[in-house]
Amino acid sequence: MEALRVSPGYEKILPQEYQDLVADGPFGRDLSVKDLGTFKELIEEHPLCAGCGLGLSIRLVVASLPNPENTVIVGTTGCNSILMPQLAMHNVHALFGNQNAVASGLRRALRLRYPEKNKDVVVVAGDGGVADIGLSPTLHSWFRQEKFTTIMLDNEGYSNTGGQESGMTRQGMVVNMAPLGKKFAKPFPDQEVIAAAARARTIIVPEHNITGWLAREIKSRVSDNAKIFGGPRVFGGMTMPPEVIVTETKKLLAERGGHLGLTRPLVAARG
Ligand SMILES: Cc1ncc(C[n+]2csc(CCOP(=O)(O)OP(=O)(O)O)c2C)c(N)n1
Ligand code: SF4
Repeated sequence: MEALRVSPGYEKILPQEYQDLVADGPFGRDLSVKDLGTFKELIEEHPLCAGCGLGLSIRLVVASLPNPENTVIVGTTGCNSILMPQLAMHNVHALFGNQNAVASGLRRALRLRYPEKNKDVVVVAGDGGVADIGLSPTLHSWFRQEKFTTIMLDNEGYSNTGGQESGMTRQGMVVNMAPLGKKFAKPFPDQEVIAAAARARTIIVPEHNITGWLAREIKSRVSDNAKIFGGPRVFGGMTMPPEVIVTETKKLLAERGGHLGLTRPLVAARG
């Protein structure tokens, strides 16, 4: 934490945002999604379209990191990546699709350079980058059992280039540049979903733009599915204040019973 401390005399020069992060940010503290609204967040504004679910997704991912001061995010080209320059964390922009190869090298280098420290590397990228054009580096990093996490922001298509079909687009779905509709079924991580559901007491599936679909898909694969709930409806991405997200989630849980288990099971399910 010493590295983040403001040197005496520099308080007046450094922007208020930086000082707030030092005084009230998540660094070195045991905070998580349930604490949103009580601390200075690492991402608070974004240039994505108003209401884009990617903003909220990245916000929740970042708030879930156990060790943000020692974490490097590796991203790649896509709508999600235009938010990264506003993220108050180390982040690397890899050539499109190459993110898991870059993360492999970075994680290994950090282990050699800082053997005494636990430096995390987390890939955060779109479905085009992770599971389509970049599938080979993704799979090979998994085959080699590289020690980092891959989070796919699956908005079911290539958005940043205007809406092409990806492997993650659902069957029959019409997107801007695939007007005849997707012909093949989307692969679904059945085994991972079943394993994550077995571990969790309650699974809340946040609903973004395509409401209800993911919760229904997960329910159809898990026999003990009474613990899986859709919602809350979180339109508005970063524009929805944290207290509203937390209040809505708690309300939903109070109505149906259970505890707060917001995004982690889904993150686990997506590998
Ligand atoms: C090497 C390379 N190939 C292709 C592109 C073009 N490109 C830019 S963004 C993008 C789509 C990104 O889609 P996805 O990963 O799903 O992210 P999203 O925009 O949906 O968040 C593509 C194909 C590029 N920038 N670089
Ligand atoms: S994913 Fe869609 S809504 Fe979000 S920033 Fe890109 S084009 Fe806009």
